[in-house]
Amino acid sequence: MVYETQLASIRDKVRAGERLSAADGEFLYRDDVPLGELAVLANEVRERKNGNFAYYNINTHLNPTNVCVYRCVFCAFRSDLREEKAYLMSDEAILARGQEAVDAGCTEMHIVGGLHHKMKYDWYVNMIRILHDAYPRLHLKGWTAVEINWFAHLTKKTYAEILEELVDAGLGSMPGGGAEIFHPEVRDRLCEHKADAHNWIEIHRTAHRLGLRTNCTMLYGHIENHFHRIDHLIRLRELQDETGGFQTFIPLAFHPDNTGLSEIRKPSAAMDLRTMAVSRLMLDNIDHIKAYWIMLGIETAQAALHYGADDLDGTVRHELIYHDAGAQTPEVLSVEEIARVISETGREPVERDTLYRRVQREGTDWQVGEAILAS
Ligand code: V47
Repeated sequence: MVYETQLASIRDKVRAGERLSAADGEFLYRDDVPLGELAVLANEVRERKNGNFAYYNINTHLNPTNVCVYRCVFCAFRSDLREEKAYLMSDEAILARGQEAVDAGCTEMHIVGGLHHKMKYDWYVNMIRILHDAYPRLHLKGWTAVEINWFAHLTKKTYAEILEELVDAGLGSMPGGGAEIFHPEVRDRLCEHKADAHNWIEIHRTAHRLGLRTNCTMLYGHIENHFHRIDHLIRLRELQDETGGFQTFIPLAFHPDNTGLSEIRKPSAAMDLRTMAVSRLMLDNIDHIKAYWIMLGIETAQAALHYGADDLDGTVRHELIYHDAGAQTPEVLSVEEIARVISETGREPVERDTLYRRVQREGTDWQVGEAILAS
């Protein structure tokens, strides 16, 4: 009876556009709340905000080095300086990636990597500058809050000073990585030394104040529980109430292969879809929820478009973080393939740029149209 009452109250709140509480969120994670029920509710919110559209972009990844001072236990990508797999890209190689991206019609380059022991702050700023100078139409979505925190450590500059310098060099927005799980019970066991929740949030707050749009993420399916996930979502929701600067939330399913947590089983499709729906329902003030196909697999990403998600990310080339951790997805999808993946679900594919403006193409040329408004 208590169960029925709580579910009915959640249904009423969702239909009335009212905010769900932390207790509601934790309740929705119970196995005895049917997935079908979550799908209906999350889909209602998703269609209210984004109609039948499902967005994608044409993008590429750049991971300039895998050498990293941190030893996050969930990461299969990082390397020590002297390991055989360690690499560091030259400016020429980085620029060649920019050229390849432009030739492939990309509108976005997603730049993240390790925090190399020997590389100075200027190397990271310069990379943005040379790419932007050479390819000014390519939107550079780069450096997570973890990197910004590292730059502050290296330079003793404020977050605002660093972000202003990066924007001046050509940074267009920031990805949502490095958030993992904010709660210290989990964070201290996953990635003890890197930026904590307070700093991650403060950096995004500063970015938003400076007019830089950012994304946000949550890494789930490892050592956290429902309480930690809902706590994480509520911290993001609170910052969004304050700034409105987040564009998209991306729930990231943990991939255990080649990590320090390889004994953990990868989250099931049911858990992926439940997390997608709960995220859509809890984050009432974030326009978009991304089903990152690289990490979910194409089949689950398709289903996710009916569990609250409205975005699949991009065609994606040169992704390493998930593939090093055992992702079996292809390395890249063509535009025709991603459009088919979307159309098969009954959704309407819409190419967007990083800032969610419609992209119109004619031959090899493209123009950015008006913003595709959520709700
Ligand atoms: O912060 C690392 C996660 C993140 C593993 O902003 C892992 O549009 C699962 O943030 N298993 C980086 N996850 C990726 C990221 C991202 C991806 C796509 C789009 C956007 C965006 C951001 O990947 C890291 C960490 O949370 N991660 N290792 C792993 N073994």
